[in-house]
Amino acid sequence: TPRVFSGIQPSGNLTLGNYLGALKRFAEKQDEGVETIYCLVDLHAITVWQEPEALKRQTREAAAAFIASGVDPARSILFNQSQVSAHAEMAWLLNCVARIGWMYRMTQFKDKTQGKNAENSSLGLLAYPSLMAADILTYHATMVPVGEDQKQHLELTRDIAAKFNHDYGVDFFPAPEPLIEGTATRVMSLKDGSKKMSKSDPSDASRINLTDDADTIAKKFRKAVTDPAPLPESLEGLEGRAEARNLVNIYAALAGRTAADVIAEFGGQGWGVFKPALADLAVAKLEPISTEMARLMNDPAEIDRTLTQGAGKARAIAQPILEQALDIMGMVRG
Ligand code: AQP
Repeated sequence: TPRVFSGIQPSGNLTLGNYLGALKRFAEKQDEGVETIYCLVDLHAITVWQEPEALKRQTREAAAAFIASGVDPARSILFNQSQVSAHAEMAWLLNCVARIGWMYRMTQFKDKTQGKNAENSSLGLLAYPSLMAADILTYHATMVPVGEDQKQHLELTRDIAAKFNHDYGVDFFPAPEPLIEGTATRVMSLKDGSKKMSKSDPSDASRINLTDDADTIAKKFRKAVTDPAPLPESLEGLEGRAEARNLVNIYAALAGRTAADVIAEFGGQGWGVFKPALADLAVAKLEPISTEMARLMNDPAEIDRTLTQGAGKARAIAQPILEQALDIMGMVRG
């Protein structure tokens, strides 16, 4: 069976972008006859400063978001990265295969160090994609559902796999494919149609959090920045209207419809009609998730048990692959 691997950083409140670009797809993959492995990448999260107590809470909350979004720990392996040491060990091996220049070229690294002294960011932030390659390759996973922003990191993972295979003259790591599917693979900020919606954006109004209540969701959509023109009568009319396109795509993804279909229904209508309809739809889809998250968060010990069980299953797959990689590289295994 083909193996799917993907992860999310527990670096803050998960957003509607994480839900549509990742979580919703993760849950759907469970019905597609593949093995699914999902990881809360806490080792990735600490590439930028995390308050230790907040990181623990965010990790449990992210686990609750996965489960509430339909990722079933009985059907998928769900765990946090740091509980399976093979990830960090494999990352070291791959650090010695990947080139520094490859890391400097990553747009995420450039974005996250923009306006800051890059020399003063953590070494981990630069090596982030190498740990991500380790996450995927340690399972010989070939399918990686992600949002569009992760495409470049996936290409780098393929390059690292290919260089390892070439350097050691083996056919060991399969090349993973990014699965960038659906109508909302890049959900944009509600305040700036040129920026992606992100859990680390300083403006809370720029994003919908999975934990936002109905009133907050409605208010954020009402205040979302758009041009004043009504919705166009055809898809082509969305050209050059990033904010309008974003809201239409969000509607389509939440409703499970195409953007063309949404335009057919709302073309010619003003924002006074579309935004409340979008808010109602978002509340209808997200409220059950936030309610279930809150219920799960009442029992953090149960979440911890679920993650530890998942880690056990993950380790059983990862450890033998790590051992083989160590052997290929010439480490004495005793
Ligand atoms: N705006 C988005 N639209 C669609 N997909 C998105 N993803 C993130 N933002 C959007 C997808 O969610 C998964 C997890 O991402 P991550 O937490 O590992 O890191 P990220 O991509 O850097 O996401 P954020 O929310 O912007 O986090 P911060 O702000 O902490 O860096 C990935 O599959 C991603 O594509």
